[in-house]
Amino acid sequence: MTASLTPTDGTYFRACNLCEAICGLQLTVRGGAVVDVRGDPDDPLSRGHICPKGAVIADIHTDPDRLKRPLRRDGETWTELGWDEALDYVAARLREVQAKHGPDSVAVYQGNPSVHNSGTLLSAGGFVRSLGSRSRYSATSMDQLPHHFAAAEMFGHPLLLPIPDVDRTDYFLMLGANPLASNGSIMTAPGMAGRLKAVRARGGKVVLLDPRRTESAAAADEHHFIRPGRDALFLLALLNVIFAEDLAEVGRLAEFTDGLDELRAAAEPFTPQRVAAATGVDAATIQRLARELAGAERGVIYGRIGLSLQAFGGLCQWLLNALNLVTGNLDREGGAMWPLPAFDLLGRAKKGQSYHHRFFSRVRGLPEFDGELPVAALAEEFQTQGEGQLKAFVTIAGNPVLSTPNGEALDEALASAEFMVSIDPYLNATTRRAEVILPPAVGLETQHYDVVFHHFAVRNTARISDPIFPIAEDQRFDYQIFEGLRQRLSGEMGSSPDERLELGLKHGPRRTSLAELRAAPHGSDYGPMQPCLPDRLLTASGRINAAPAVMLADLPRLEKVLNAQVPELVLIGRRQLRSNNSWMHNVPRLMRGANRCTLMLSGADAARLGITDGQSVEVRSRVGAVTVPAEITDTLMAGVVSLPHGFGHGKAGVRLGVAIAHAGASLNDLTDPEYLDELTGNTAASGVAVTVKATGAVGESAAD
Ligand SMILES: Nc1nc2c(c(=O)[nH]1)N[C@H]1C(S)=C(S)[C@@H](COP(=O)(O)OP(=O)(O)OC[C@H]3O[C@@H](n4cnc5c(=O)[nH]c(N)nc54)[C@H](O)[C@@H]3O)O[C@H]1N2
Ligand SMILES: Nc1nc2c(c(=O)[nH]1)N[C@H]1C(S)=C(S)[C@@H](COP(=O)(O)OP(=O)(O)OC[C@H]3O[C@@H](n4cnc5c(=O)[nH]c(N)nc54)[C@H](O)[C@@H]3O)O[C@H]1N2
Ligand code: SF4
Ligand SMILES: [Mo]
Repeated sequence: MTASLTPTDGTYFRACNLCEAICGLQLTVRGGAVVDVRGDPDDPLSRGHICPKGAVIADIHTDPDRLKRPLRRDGETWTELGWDEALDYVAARLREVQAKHGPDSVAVYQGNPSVHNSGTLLSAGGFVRSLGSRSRYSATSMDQLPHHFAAAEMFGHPLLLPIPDVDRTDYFLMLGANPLASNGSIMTAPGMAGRLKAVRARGGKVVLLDPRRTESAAAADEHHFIRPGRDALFLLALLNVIFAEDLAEVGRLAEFTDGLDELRAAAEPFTPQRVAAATGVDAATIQRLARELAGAERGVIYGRIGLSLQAFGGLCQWLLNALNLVTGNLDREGGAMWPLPAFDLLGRAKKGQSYHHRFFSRVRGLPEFDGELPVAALAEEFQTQGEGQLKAFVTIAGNPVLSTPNGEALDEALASAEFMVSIDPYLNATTRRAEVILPPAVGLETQHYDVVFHHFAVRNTARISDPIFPIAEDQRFDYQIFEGLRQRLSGEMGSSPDERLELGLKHGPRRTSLAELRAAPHGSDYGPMQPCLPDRLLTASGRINAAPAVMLADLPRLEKVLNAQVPELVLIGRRQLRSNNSWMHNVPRLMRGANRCTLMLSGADAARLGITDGQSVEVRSRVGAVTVPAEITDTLMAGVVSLPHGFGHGKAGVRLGVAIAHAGASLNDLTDPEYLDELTGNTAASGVAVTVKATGAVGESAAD
């Protein structure tokens, strides 16, 4: 069977799988190559939106550095292997390590694109189960874990995440999110610039709180600086005002909500006056914002990674939900609502399940969540000798050396692992440590249905994307790799992603099918989100828990920071429109222009430290140091510095094609694995204490 590898000329439609916005794309193919990519105006969700990454999606397909056949490393030399040989070898080595050191000695890390590829999403789990290891990690504990934690505690399931109904709201209070750079997260709402503009055009208001006056501030009526990691105090003060001034109005949901009195009592000590100094937001502003949110006809408060990748992530996510609840905005049009996807991951979910603290990491006793341990524990679990020490590593669609805390330590730990395999199409800072790389077909070669992001979408739609480019005989899809390994490890075969999709669609709330979705090449539209409580709740009581005991028990920890001394400088991250975590830096068209891996700092801090713009500076935290150029800006709050994550490709000589021009340094060489949201186990990458000093002359930036 030798299929032609060139698709016929014509126009193809599919959803972009690069980020959560899942935009519909219209691709023109001529002479076997994609010659034009634009937003699909007929996609009911994205309505023609596209960003610079989607526009160059075909560059990943044609990237000469993309791997297509298995590689095995011997020292520094990589040689190609056949697929059967590679899968046999990997399965045998994994079993060998497990036989010698126990099943948990093999750790698995799943990265972000695992959820952007339905083949991967629907098959990786079967492989991981066949390993029978409890040592499971993912990017979740470096990201949205607190959202899941709060949802599980309050509504009964980690995936019951309330989504801002941005298209119908009149008041949008946003914290710790920069959708104009990120294109929205846990809010699949492509074209947020236009959607926010529409809020304002219908007489509504958009307010943003962020330690940096970001790209999204331009789309807001107001922006206020807030000190990193102090949002929970601000949110409690909003609640305090709402209760104190009798503005709370739970409405219909009061009938099935518990804990409102406890919530009121919890907020009582946190007056605006008391939290003003710690948050950097003055009391009058806090009061006014509370009244505005409570008074809005249709209002919503939304906080994303800035509020979860911090020391009080769990409290923040609880309080955001609580605020939407007490202002009557939960499960109401224009507030925070729940989508109902055609493939509903909650369809078979059980009521009253427990999702956290069921087991703990060996070295530090950090809590599991939903069967995974915090990535902050990963390096030490490899490095600390004794029974249960990690000895082998499997990475799936991830780059933890760049994306998880103290990447340097993890890198070192992996160098001495007994075995490592990476299921990944690139040789990068992490996969270079693997002995075997199994590279799957990606993007335009794959079939994709967004199993996850329709759960976060501001409108109920569905769309199946068929592959545009056929794969060569010696290429494999993720699901074939996982099935191949699973079969070798356990003798079992799972059903194919297609069969799973078909089943999920058939039994889902839309009773649809792949054929029906295919008949709608621009996507099927099921309309805006609809109220769904109490039916959709999965708590044992069938009621909302407004004041979970674990949250209340975490308040004394927050209380302590009220009067704590603030470090002179703290570090936050920064997403950039033209990059995607660590992995699209190999696309030349995205990497044009000046070095973007700069340390932003305010003029006041620069003057105090004697730093000039463009000068090379050393940034140091408890765990490490990096050297990058300084970028002085009035968009940053004094006392806060910012570095983007996902850079650092120069590590130990990895030369990913063009990426070297933008190799940069890794933010996570500074992130401290001991600085955590102690409640949820999520890393606190925001607010890490650092020192900064000039190391070179103006214009002299360090070559990393
Ligand atoms: N300090 C700090 N650290 C952060 C963040 C931050 O804001 N600040 N953000 C965090 C967040 S939100 C995330 S999600 C993580 C991301 O961190 P990771 O998920 O660890 O890393 P990515 O950079 O997304 O790397 C994705 C990898 O998947 C591979 N890949 C791409 N497509 C496919 C595919 O279809 N199949 C397979 N098998 N592989 C594929 C790519 O080659 C790449 O190696 O980083 C986290 N780290
Ligand atoms: N172009 C691009 N798009 C992406 C990604 C990418 O790497 N590039 N990554 C994707 C992924 S994996 C994710 S998870 C999403 C994330 O999507 P978003 O959550 O929108 O991500 P960010 O742009 O990092 O926005 C976080 C904001 O929080 C602010 N912040 C930091 N610390 C604090 C704090 O303590 N308090 C407050 N109030 N604010 C704080 C930061 O200044 C920043 O503006 O983006 C996705 N989209
Ligand atoms: S916003 Fe996200 S989904 Fe849309 S085109 Fe850009 S990368 Fe793709
Ligand atoms: Mo993420």
